[in-house]
Amino acid sequence: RLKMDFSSRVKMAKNQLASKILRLMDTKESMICLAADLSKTDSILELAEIAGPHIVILKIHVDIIENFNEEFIKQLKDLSLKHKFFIMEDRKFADIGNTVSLQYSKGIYKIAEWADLITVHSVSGPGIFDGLRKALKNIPEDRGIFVVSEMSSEGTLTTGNYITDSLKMSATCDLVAGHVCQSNIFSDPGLIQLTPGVKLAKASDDLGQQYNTPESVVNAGADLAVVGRGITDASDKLAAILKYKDQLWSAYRARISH
Ligand code: UP6
Repeated sequence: RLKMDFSSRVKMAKNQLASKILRLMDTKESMICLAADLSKTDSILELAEIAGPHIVILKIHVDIIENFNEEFIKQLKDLSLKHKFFIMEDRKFADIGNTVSLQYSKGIYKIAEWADLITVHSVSGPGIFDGLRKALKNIPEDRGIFVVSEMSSEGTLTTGNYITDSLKMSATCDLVAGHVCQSNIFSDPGLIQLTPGVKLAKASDDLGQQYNTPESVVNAGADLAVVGRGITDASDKLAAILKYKDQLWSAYRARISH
């Protein structure tokens, strides 16, 4: 996988949305999944307007938004079509099939109706995929899942057998577009490695997050890098976005040419 370019991996993806993501990465020359962890709808929309042309995925945590409303989703969707990016809700579903089915489709957020992509923990077993699929019964659009197989935080329990079992469990589900992980844990070129914990300099925060540089995460197999505070805390956000975009893309060019 690591030596292949994104465009030749497009046709190898079992999940339709994974194909589209790989194609978009190649067209935009971008590997950025922007973590817009902001609590006001206006701030998220403003950031999406600036970042939109340069990113592949805009990732949100909808449950941290203080003034959530349906108009926000409509505006975010419009921006995603205008600037061509996909929307991910980083819900990290982790319950039994029946419960995640309800969490995905019902409540205030109705995530299944608007999120192209979601994240899912494998801890509860394969029934979680059946539950999520059930919630998509009346949703005609392409949908994809990123399985959280290895976390970025210090002391995480996602180690050893958990990782290999998580990969095995996800292998037969065609909703799976890829894995959230820190290292090159799978070889299937049809799956996408989404790696969080990325900053221009190796660092950590005071709550256990651990950061690696764009170059080192790409060398460790990242196809998409999740960048949050590295961009949202920058005074010039566009400049920060372009810097991450360039550093990631150069590391990718070097990765496939070696
Ligand atoms: N995230 C991680 N680590 C994981 C999985 N997900 O940091 O293992 C998510 C966080 C946050 C983003 O929920 O939205 O990626 C990282 O943001 P940051 O760059 O500001 O640390």
